[in-house]
Amino acid sequence: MFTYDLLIKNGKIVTSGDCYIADIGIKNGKIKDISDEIALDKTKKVFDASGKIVMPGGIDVHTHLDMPFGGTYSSDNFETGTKAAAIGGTTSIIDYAVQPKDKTLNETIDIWNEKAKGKAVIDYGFHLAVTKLNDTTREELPKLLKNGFPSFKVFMVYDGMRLRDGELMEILKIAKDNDGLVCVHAENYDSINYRIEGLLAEGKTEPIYHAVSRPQKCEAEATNRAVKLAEMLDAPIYIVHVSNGEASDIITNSRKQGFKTMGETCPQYLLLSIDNYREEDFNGAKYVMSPPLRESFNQELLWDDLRLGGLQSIATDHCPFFMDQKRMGENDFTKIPNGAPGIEARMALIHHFGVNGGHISMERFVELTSSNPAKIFGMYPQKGTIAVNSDADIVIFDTDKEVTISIDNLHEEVDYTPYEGFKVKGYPIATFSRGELIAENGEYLGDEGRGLLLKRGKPEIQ
Ligand code: DUC
Ligand code: ZN
Ligand code: ZN
Repeated sequence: MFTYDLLIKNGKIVTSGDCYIADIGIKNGKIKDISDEIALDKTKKVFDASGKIVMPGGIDVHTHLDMPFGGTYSSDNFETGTKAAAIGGTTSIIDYAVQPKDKTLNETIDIWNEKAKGKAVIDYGFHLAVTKLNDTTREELPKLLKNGFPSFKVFMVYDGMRLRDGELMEILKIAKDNDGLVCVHAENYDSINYRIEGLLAEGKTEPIYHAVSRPQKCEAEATNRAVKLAEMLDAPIYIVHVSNGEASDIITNSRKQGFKTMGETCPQYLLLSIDNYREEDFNGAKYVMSPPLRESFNQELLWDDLRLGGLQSIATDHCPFFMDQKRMGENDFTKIPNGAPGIEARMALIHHFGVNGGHISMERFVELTSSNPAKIFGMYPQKGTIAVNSDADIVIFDTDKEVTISIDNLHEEVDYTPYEGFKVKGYPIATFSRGELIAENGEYLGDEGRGLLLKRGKPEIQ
């Protein structure tokens, strides 16, 4: 008789388009049946999900694990970062593989494979961040786009990483011609340098001046420029970590005109503000990230765009540094490594402040944190949904569980969380990856290094 490896029983299944109670039969890592009632004698193991939400595993398409930055490395590696992700209800990530100036894109993949293989515990992909456009890169790009790496990243800022507008345009064109997608970090490079010079000359060295040096207009200008370059080519574009309503409006307006423009925001821009930089004793450095946190009125504008469709996904830009690493910039905010943690708390934060807070429905929560990222980055329907033949990447979410977020109960390899003391109602209590129970109630239970590199397909514009 046919037997399932696992039966998830009686849960309320929520996808981006549906919400219903059913049983899920899983075999060989795949969902094989979704029915009103699957008989218990047809299964080896049962997980009783009565009274709980059963949703596709979270997909975080913006992480920086083990990444060199500002003379140090982000403190979570692929093992610690993906274990924390799993405990927090995330079952796939896409990390940014940043091309070292003296390496080809294929060599960059080798470097990132080395970091991830045998260490990651959930499935992963890489967006290649192109930092050098030459004949080799030009030759590599189309092949990579067609062979499992359909998305690239371009930085408009950061010495050693940024590309010029013409180069961005060329990559947008290559991506368009090869069914790929370009992710863009949009800030105005020259204006930041101009401001930094002035601020440091006046002795303004504290963390708050990080935000002053790259204001909202600096991001809005670059967002507009990148979006217009893409519009000129009618090429798809995905703007990462949109921090404010002005930048988000540019994306929304482009979409209204029918262009293939998409945007992502992150929990920090929805829940924190520029006021955090004023925390005493160098604690403002915890929030030094780029783009910086904004005036709090932007939070409502971003939620509106998430609800109404102007923005399509919520990722984290998880890029943690210990406070000791942050102290490299104790006397000069430009030397504070940019980035903050968020990979573990994302799902609970967005559920609580988004769904409980009345900004988005439960279905839209699933769409923004899982289904859309899967579609946009070529993983759907293998990932990002609960459907027959999809991977059994499933999160059991207890909407009644109350948790106070604290570094004491998170598993990220870092000594603070920007969300310390935030109270949430609703938390992931169990995470399945390809049918294996890999995390339950705050504990990682899976095998070491079990994550697989995803061969991704064609992006679907959302
Ligand atoms: N922003 C950050 O804050 N950290 C890493 C890279 C980035 O763009
Ligand atoms: Zn960025
Ligand atoms: Zn980033």
